[in-house]
Amino acid sequence: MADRGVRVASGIAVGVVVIGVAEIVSVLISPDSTPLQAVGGWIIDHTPTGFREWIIGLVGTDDKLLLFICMGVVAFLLSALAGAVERARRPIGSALFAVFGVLSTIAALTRPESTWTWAFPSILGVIAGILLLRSLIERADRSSDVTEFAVERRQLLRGIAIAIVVGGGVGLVGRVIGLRSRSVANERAEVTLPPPATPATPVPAGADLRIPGLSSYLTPNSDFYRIDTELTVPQVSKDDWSLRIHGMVDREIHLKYGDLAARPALERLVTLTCVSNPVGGDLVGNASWLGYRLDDLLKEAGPHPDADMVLSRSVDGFTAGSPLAVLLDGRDAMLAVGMNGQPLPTEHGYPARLVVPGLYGYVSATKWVTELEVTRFDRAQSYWTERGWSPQGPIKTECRIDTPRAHGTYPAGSKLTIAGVAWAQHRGINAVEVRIDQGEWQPARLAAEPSIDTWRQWAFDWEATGSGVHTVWVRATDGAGVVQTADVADVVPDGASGYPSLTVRVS
Ligand SMILES: Nc1nc2c(c(=O)[nH]1)N[C@H]1C(S)=C(S)[C@@H](COP(=O)(O)O)O[C@H]1N2
Ligand SMILES: [Mo]
Repeated sequence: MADRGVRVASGIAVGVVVIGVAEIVSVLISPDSTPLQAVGGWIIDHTPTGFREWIIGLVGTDDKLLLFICMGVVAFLLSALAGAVERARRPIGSALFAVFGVLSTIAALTRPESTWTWAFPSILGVIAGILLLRSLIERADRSSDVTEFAVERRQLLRGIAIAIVVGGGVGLVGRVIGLRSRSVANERAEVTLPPPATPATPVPAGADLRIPGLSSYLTPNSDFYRIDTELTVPQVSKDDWSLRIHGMVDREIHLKYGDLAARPALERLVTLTCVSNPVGGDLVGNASWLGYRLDDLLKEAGPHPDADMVLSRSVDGFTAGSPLAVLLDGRDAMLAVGMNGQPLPTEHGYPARLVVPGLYGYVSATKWVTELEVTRFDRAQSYWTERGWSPQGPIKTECRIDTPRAHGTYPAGSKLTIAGVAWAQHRGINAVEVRIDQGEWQPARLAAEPSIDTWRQWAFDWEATGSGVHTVWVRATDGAGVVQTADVADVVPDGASGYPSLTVRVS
């Protein structure tokens, strides 16, 4: 019988080869069809909501990296186990790999964008793996039976090492080629955006207080938060892209990217907010968006009077359900193609996405959007409402303290500027107030507000007196005069609420 170490090493080599073969086969199919991608996608779609929010609270938007690391560790341990239990007469390890192959194939075939060919990476990877495992274990048994086993054993170990290096190398090459060959980065760099028929209000100097530590009024694309259910960013060529408007409409509409040029473009300043943003969190950003009015598009299709929802669908199967009335009430809801003067970055939805002022992203901001189905809230569910989130997602009035940093220590008499942003998209911000400890609410100064659809900066000058720990509280009042609620709510099911606070020590 071969020793345990050799078996375990064989199992690990086989695991690497399974992944490697699957990756190289996927080059001909799709980078998303490999076991890691398919199983990862399945896990993302089936993660319980509370657990997901807990993970995002811990690691923020590095959640995907964490998922890959966890999958890698599990794959490593399972492969080692499969090797340890494999016997020439009782192929339990092979059976383990086969079970994994079946599950991985199912995961691949049930991905929203899959075709039957997506079965190949998992199946071929596992077949190659099982053949290798059988031959390694057979040799391992033989090398331990013969008296002069040292030479055979050395050869066997060399074979295992080669399998790991070649399998890993081939897998890496497969991944790089697969991603490169489908990348739309070059195409995107060549896109020229149409000049807007109605440009955004120029941002007045007074909109940006330029206080160190305070978020800039416009968020650069590279700093803009990214939230989606994708393991790899979808690569959608504008030449393959189309938008279909259908469902409860008089006329179905099919638009190609080239058709957009005939329509008047608008440019608007809109702040996006994620429903998963905790009080004080940074899943919010402000950009200038270039696109086409959604109300015009919908009216051309002619929604039926009894419809009340637009279910937008992305290439990746993600869906969001927006109230039809909101999209038609005259606000600047749009099919966006540009962000801060550039074609949409691929991770923000190139070539086209939705942007709706006043609604959280999960019910409106579909990236890589290809379909708008006019329907009803009592007939259709969307990606996140199926997972326990509220069907309605108006943005709650909130604010955030950006500076000074929390838990800092300042000498008594220091002049501190407390500053941050406040938002209540499509209602606007009328006031922001600051309270130190149990004191009075005092008005903060407000930056200019170029649009009620964006956040607004605020600042408050405070001379730090009274040694000890002080708590600073902030609250905003929206354009209708409604003060943000003090009720503390978690992000699930329809967005966090409560006053943000900050503690500082005065010495
Ligand atoms: N296709 C797709 N679009 C999506 C999502 C997604 O998971 N897939 N997430 C939505 C959510 S929850 C938010 S908050 C916004 C975030 O947009 P951003 O990544 O451009 O900031 O995109 C929305 N659009
Ligand atoms: Mo979100």
